[in-house]
Amino acid sequence: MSSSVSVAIENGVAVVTIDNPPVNALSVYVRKPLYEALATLRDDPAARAIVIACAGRTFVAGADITEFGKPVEQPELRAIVALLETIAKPTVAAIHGTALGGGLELALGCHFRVADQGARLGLTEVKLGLLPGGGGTVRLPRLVGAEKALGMIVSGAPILAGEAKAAGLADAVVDGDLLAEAIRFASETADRGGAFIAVRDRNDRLAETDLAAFDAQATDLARKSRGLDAPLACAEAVHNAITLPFDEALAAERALFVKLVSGDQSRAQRHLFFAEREAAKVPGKDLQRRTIERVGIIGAGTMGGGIAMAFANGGFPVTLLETSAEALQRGMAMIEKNYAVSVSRGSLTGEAREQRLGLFKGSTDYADLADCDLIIEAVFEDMAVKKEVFGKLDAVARPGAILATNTSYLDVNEIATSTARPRDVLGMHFFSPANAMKLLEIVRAEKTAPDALATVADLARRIGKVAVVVGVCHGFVGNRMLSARGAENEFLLLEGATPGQVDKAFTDFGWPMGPCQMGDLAGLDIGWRNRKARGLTAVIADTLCEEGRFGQKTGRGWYRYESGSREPATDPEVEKLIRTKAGELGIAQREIGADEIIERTLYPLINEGAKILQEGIAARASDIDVVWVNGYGFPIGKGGPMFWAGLEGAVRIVERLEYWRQRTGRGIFEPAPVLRRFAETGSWEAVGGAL
Ligand code: 3H9
Repeated sequence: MSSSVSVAIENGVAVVTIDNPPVNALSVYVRKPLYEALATLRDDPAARAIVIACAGRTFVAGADITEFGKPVEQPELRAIVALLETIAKPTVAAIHGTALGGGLELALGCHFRVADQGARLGLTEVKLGLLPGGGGTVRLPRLVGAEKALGMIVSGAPILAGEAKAAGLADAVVDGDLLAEAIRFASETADRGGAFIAVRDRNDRLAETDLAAFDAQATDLARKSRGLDAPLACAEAVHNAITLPFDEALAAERALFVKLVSGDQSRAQRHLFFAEREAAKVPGKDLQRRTIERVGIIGAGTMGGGIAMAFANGGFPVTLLETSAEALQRGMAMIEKNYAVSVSRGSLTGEAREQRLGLFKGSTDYADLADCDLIIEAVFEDMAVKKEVFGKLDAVARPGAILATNTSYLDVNEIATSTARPRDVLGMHFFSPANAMKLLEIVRAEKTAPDALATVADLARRIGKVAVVVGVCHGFVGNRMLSARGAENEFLLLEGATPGQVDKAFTDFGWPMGPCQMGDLAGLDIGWRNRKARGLTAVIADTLCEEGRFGQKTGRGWYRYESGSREPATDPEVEKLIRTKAGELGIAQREIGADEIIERTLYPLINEGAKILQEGIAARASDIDVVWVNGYGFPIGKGGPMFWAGLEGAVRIVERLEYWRQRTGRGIFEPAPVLRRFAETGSWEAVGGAL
């Protein structure tokens, strides 16, 4: 028998142990011996009961995602689950770590589930653009009820063992030796004798379902699914579980799974799963990491406060520095308010809030940063100010402390020159609100030490961020590409598209909002200030700002916002302003379709990504996808701009860029050599520079 599955029978209880590091995924090398072991034990009189357990850090974390898209090898997971259900002796899953996706489906094939108190159980397939394909949509509702199952399957969010017990998914929760308890549970159940009902035959909870309420919940979910097929398929499958006989519902689930697994959306989401893990890898696995225990943050504004919260949420003591007691007080008041909102929403307990607030120490004296292992500057975006801060830091920080800037655009190499220790300097570009947004661009400057980079990459994971290492250039990966995406915005408007039409083309594509709405949300004054600093202009956006239209915060921007509302309303004044400016510039207005809007915004976005690869600012095309999905709302079902370029067809993208280049004469449309090569070879070429 393969070493990935072993069997030991003791006192009549057979323990089947799966050992397939790192996460015990159900690859064919597990499925085959598992099936054989269970088939043997079914008929083995020496085994009165069976426990399925896992070695290593977790129970089975799902099907092996790398197998999707390849020919299916037998036996499939559903055959194993079906086999389990023919076993007439008690079967028990002993769950520690995570039982996710196919892992939980395997456990649902058992009569009982005994879980370690820290275990998490969930059907997470939706996050990969799938639905549970091993019977999860049909069995989970039989244990926890259809409405709870729908919530779990459509969100993909796992639940803790205690909640699983309360919901009927776990039969026992163990604080102590899980395996010993699972064996005891199995043995006592066998001793009691009687028939053991397979999950497939438990229909009581399903019979209680209020179908009308269920369908209303499903409709609501569909409304929120924003163009993704998987959540809808999940809802359909659970609906089938309620209305169809077991085997028919199972067959319908299978059909839905097969369709999704071969579709572009799931391919895109699987790409992102691996891309995020790849991005976290920086060379120097064996490098000694620096110890980070206390973190200092300079600046308690929106950004600094958010960063400070991100670290406190991760359990780090934080020293928050401001220029005056008043500014510090304002910053702390904002942090307290944010935590209060989380408590009132039920996403944070009062106790956790107190614990987190207890981690903050305020100061107005740089000397108080001397005991910090990492210090992040989040002050005004101005080179002279940043250099002054780093000069002061150089004087007080302990040797070996990592000094980071949260700049969005400025040259980190230049900032590093204001210290005598450029090896310890790097960029940590958080996205606002920094306590909530997952993306972190880690900017590697010319002299940044590899161990400092590796330390921060590890740290990012500890505070729940998805980190991508990038090189130094204006705007790094994300904001530089954002400028390219927005370069044609003004032209599109002048030529006849309305802000509403531009934004609709984006939301139809799957973005949460379009560029005009995003500008209004972020504040149009930010881009205006930035343009002025660089000697750039934008005819319409500048005029809006000159008129005090900064977006949502002033109630007017590209749209109008009725008192305090966040709902954008078309503003005829803006449309008139655009027409007037077009007239002044002699630009004839015409109808502009959604395809043209996408071509003139997203193709330059991809083109800029290609230049970034060429210059070594990003190490991999997939890193760029991670930036765009986690920081800018690029639709996950399209996998990020560089992945989507492959779906859209790079040959077409090059052709259309050339067309627009010819028609407008603008350099933004000049196809980058790396993009041309992608069109020829189908794979992105990278120089690996950022690493
Ligand atoms: C499914 O089950 C479909 C079924 O319904 C039906 C089938 C018919 N496969 O995340 P980490 C790798 S769909 C292959 O860094 P952590 C991962 O790439 C599946 N590989 O660790 C990484 O490799 P590397 C449903 C996998 O401790 C390494 O393991 N299940 C899989 O931070 C460590 O991963 C899921 O969606 C996999 N299933 O988090 C769960 N999972 O070291 C997906 C991980 O080379 N997994 N790897 O970069 C997770 O959510 C997290 O990995 C987990 C551990 C929470 C388990």
